[in-house]
Amino acid sequence: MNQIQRSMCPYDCPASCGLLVETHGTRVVSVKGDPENEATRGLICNKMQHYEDSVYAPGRILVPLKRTGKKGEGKFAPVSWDDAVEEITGRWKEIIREYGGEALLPVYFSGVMSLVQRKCSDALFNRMNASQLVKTLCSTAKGAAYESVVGKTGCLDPRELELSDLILVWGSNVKATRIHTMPVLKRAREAGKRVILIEACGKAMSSYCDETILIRPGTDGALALAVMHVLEREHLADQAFLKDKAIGYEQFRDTLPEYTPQWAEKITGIPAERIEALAREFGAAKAPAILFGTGATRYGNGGMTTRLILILSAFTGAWGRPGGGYCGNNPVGRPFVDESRVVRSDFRTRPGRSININLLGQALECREPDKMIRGIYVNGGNPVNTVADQTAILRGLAREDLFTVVHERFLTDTAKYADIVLPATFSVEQSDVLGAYGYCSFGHMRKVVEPAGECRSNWNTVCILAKAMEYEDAFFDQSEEELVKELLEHPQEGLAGLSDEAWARLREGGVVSVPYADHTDFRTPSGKFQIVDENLPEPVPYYKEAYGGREPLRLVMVPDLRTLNSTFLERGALVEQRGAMKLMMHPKDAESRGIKDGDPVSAFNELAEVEFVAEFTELVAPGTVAVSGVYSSDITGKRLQVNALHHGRLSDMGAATTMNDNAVEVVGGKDSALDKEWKISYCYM
Ligand SMILES: Nc1nc2c(c(=O)[nH]1)N[C@H]1C(S)=C(S)[C@@H](COP(=O)(O)OP(=O)(O)OC[C@H]3O[C@@H](n4cnc5c(=O)[nH]c(N)nc54)[C@H](O)[C@@H]3O)O[C@H]1N2
Ligand SMILES: Nc1nc2c(c(=O)[nH]1)N[C@H]1C(S)=C(S)[C@@H](COP(=O)(O)OP(=O)(O)OC[C@H]3O[C@@H](n4cnc5c(=O)[nH]c(N)nc54)[C@H](O)[C@@H]3O)O[C@H]1N2
Ligand SMILES: [Mo]
Repeated sequence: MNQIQRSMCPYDCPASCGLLVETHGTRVVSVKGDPENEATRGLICNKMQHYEDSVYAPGRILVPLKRTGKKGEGKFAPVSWDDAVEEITGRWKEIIREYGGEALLPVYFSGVMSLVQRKCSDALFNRMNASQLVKTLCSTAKGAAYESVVGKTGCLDPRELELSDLILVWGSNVKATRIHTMPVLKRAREAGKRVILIEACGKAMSSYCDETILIRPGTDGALALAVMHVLEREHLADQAFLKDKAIGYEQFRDTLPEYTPQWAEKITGIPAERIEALAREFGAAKAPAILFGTGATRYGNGGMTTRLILILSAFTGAWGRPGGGYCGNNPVGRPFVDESRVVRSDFRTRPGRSININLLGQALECREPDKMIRGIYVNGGNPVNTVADQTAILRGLAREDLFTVVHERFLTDTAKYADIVLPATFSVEQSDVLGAYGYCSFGHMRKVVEPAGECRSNWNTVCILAKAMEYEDAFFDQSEEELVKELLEHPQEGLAGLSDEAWARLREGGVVSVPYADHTDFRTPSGKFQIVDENLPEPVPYYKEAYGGREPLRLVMVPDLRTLNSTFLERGALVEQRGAMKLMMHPKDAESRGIKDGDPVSAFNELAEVEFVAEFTELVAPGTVAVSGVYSSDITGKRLQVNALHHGRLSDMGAATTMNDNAVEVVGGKDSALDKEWKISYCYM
């Protein structure tokens, strides 16, 4: 008899879908969307529809491995858990004795998003007073700007967009990253409302919108300013809202005259008339909403751009009207559970050095004796394929005197550099809690099946390592179920007011919805919407340029429908559908370089040279090239992937990635590696 259990998707997506996992004996046989999850209503993505193919993928690591070849070569031999743990903790004790805890660095980002499994290694490394990774690889510039303007106020839950009368999809590949919003956009258009796309690369989304405005990467702040210039000039700004509910309106307004549409045309590449028309349409709408992705914020000016777009979203008073305002940050704004019970900062007796993840390559390469990292522990990230300056990371990882442990499910490009690889579980083989970051929902996922082979969860592994380090804290004696129970017994503000029925569901496993936020209860220090923020080095927003670079083409990243960062690369069918690592180019940019559609090309800048296959599209802004998703060396057959072309430079706010803020030149390649002939050589096998 098959059984069905409620669970939740653990991956880095705004929805954190509710799942129904069907098992037969000890095996997962199918995964479907949970129709009772009010946010996702049973709709799940193509990747999760056959999650069992990931769980039982042929390349999965099932036993601990010890390196037998050179670093990076991918040659390993099986070892027992006991031997692996003894070797790891033996080396760590030695490093701590000789150089102190700061010579060790834990590395994870968003491989698993559920709280305990994602963050539990912090407790272990806090106990060691290790160096700390500053985890700003995704949307921290956007988050810091949001905090400055509206503080802990929840933004629109995507379901509230049903009430909007104009939707601007601004730098988000909704089809890949927010599938539950696709039907909302469709219904809006059927009801005669307009959906406008503002994109650097509109290839994925253009056909789902009434109009596409292609913009030069990193210049969205200029567009927002010019739109506000027109709104102000035409008396379409909501004076009552801006004067009563916001601070700094007058000061900001006085800067607007210089930001004319003609000025913005030169910067953004969007004709001035088009900007005027957009402003009038925005001004005429009652409840316009901006659905803001993270793409436009991964720039040197990402914080400033976000502030300006937030201000625009409130400029006509839309925040005060149902469906109006801004969607794209946290719609709840307050914590669901007490994270400090997992990360245990109190275990630390010294602050420890901070290393920004975007500068990981530099940190690993550093050989200054008192700053040198001598051991890393990766559990829930794949920096070789996802972090900037891949060449520096590879050089760092190749150091013979760096002791690298990777807890993984597959032999990723990062795991290939490990001294010891430990086998990790999938979400269905572990228990946890998870708050969605893009919906008002929270869930509890209970283990569905026993781990395959000798795999262990992050929590169990951390506890085993802590014991072998002779840490006697009772914290490390708990099971993950006990820790989850403790978290649910100490709910935070985000779970306040849940019904008894919802609590019953949470306890037994499943996803619950919490009420939408009050969008005009501005939880900032001033209690107002902060157009001007005196606590920032740049209190009054203005147009700030991105970094750019000396090469003529801008390079941007588009999330792919068939992968999630480097997750799901184990799925041969999905990887094959996507094909070779393509570089989307505007035909004009390609033809002037003598490049034809499908040609092998090289893109280069001062960091590296990387090979792609050219793919023509008129839907990328001229002067821009774009790459969809993350690749690995198994797929491309090459050592370097697109992230070798990214600088580790940080954003203006939040010390975040600026991965979209790079310039390259592109030339035709030498060999004929046409896409048609491209074959998938391996898939983690
Ligand atoms: N070129 C390029 N670079 C990018 C991006 C891009 O679009 N293009 N996207 C960026 C963004 S937005 C993000 S958020 C980051 C994400 O960067 P990463 O966090 O590095 O994410 P993934 O590439 O998904 O790597 C996650 C790894 O975690 C492993 N994993 C999953 N679950 C578990 C678990 O329970 N335990 C353990 N031990 N491991 C687990 C998976 O097998 C996978 O190999 O990448 C960024 N980098
Ligand atoms: N299928 C799938 N789903 C995913 C992911 C995935 O890789 N695949 N990744 C997950 C993660 S980690 C995240 S953070 C979210 C991201 O979800 P989204 O917010 O949807 O995606 P982003 O990567 O933030 O934004 C990407 C869009 O920004 C555009 N863009 C880049 N620069 C600019 C610019 O200067 N201006 C404008 N207007 N547009 C620009 C790109 O062309 C791209 O279409 O999605 C999550 N969901
Ligand atoms: Mo992300």
